Amino acid sequence: MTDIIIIGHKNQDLDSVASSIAYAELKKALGIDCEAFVFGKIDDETKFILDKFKIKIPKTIDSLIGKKVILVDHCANCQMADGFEGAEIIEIIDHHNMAGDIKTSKPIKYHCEPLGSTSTIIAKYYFDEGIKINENIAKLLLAAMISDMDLFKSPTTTNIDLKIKDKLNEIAKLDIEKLGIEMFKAKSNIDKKTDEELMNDDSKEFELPRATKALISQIKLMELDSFIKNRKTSMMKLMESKLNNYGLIIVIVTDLIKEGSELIAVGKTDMVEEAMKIRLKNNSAYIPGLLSRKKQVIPPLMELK
Ligand SMILES: [Mn+2]
Repeated sequence: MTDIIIIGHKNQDLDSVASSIAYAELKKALGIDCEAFVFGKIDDETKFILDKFKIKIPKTIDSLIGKKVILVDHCANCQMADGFEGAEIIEIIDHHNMAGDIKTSKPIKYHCEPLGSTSTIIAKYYFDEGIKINENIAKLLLAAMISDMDLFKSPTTTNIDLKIKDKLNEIAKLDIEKLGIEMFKAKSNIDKKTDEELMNDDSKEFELPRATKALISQIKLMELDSFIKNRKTSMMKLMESKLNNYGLIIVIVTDLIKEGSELIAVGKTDMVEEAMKIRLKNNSAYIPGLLSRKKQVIPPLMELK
């Protein structure tokens, strides 16, 4: 087995997995031995896309101990797969804020760029290096961009993302709107999921100011009202039951059609009200236009004194 591992954040999403696979392919084309891995089980949307485009699910790894590791789509200790303390981080490719807690003994390649997805950065590498992108990889990267940028409606979308999207689609030839709706459906099929599963699917930990360890989840749906009616109470109970581990827990329930989110918070809710400039009623508020955790929720929370 290769000793260079390419891996996304724990609780990986499509962007994490797609950028790992595509980056491993690119490195191999350049003669570097490496392999993409996943940690834990993959989410429904990623599974849907890998099945659809007949791409093999990367092998699972239980611990990074003793490995040379390339991180994609994250750069914080609390989001790394288990065993990271015993790993040698040799490269980071990312599009998130810096938590500043990853230490390396040697200089490494660290490329962080405020684009809509890590997959955009990987696609740029292919184009810049003049390496041919095969149709499956183009489809995979494009699907990950659709996912991370909510069909390019998210405020994280840049002109570079839109240019890369068009270049990729010259190869992939996908009906992007149609695929986007299929993907939304795959990820928003919530009826068969427990509250715990819904909450865990896309949850990330953050170290916020005021010594607050936070868990912030995002659930994306095609229709918000029935969630509020049928699941909000039980979801809040679950969130409250986890407060012994966190100072603040937020669940952002995003309506992809209405393009807005219900933000539900327990714990230090005053931080949320202050940062987001909102009033919570029964621990929640609807925020029109809220689609991106990374761009619209994390920065104001991080900027609290
Ligand atoms: Mn991403």
